[in-house]
Amino acid sequence: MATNNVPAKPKPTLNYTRNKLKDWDYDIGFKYVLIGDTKCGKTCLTKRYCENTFPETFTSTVGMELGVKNLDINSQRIRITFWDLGGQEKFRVVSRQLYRNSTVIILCYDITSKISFNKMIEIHEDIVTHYGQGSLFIVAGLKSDLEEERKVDFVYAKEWAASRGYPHFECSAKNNENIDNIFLELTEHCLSLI
Ligand SMILES: Nc1nc2c(ncn2[C@@H]2O[C@H](COP(=O)(O)OP(=O)(O)OP(=O)(O)O)[C@@H](O)[C@H]2O)c(=O)[nH]1
Ligand SMILES: [Mg+2]
Repeated sequence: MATNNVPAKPKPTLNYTRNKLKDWDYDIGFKYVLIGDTKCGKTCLTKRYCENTFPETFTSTVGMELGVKNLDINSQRIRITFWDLGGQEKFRVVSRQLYRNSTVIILCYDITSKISFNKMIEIHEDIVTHYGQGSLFIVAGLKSDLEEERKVDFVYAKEWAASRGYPHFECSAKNNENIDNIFLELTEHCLSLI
């Protein structure tokens, strides 16, 4: 039976020593989601852009990995959070929850794999069916350094993207080509839409 004479515990309080956020402060945050077949190069692209590294060994992403990039554009501090989704089939359903509130969905494929291009189309249909078209879409052909192994024609991919109103580009995380400039342009475009 409850008694009334138990003294009430004091409410715990948090003691803050800072009254201003510093390094991690920003003005505008964007969420970029990367989707595409397993092994097409999403994690390497994220790591190249966010950390300027290129992992030598392949470790397939389990569920999702995050990358963060801070940019200063016209004195505005922009924080881009990259949601790098695991491309294995088994993560497809859980990934549907993660598109929510994305600014951009980056549809990735490997230029040396026709299968990866078809997988990208499949995932795009899945997104449109389960999430809609609230985000910007951009199509990214990865591993452009492997020109001699190319299986996905540049013009064919560009036309697939253009027919849906999406921009298209190719880049190489290995050689660090066409990454900084594309993400800067994309982010400036996102800013212009605010
Ligand atoms: N030549 C070349 N190889 C690359 C490039 N980017 C990634 N790779 C290689 O492609 C393989 C897969 O790269 P990841 O970035 O881990 O692939 P992922 O799309 O994240 O794969 P999941 O996490 O399974 O969805 C690795 O062996 C990388 O070394 C690139 O720009 N050029
Ligand atoms: Mg990965």
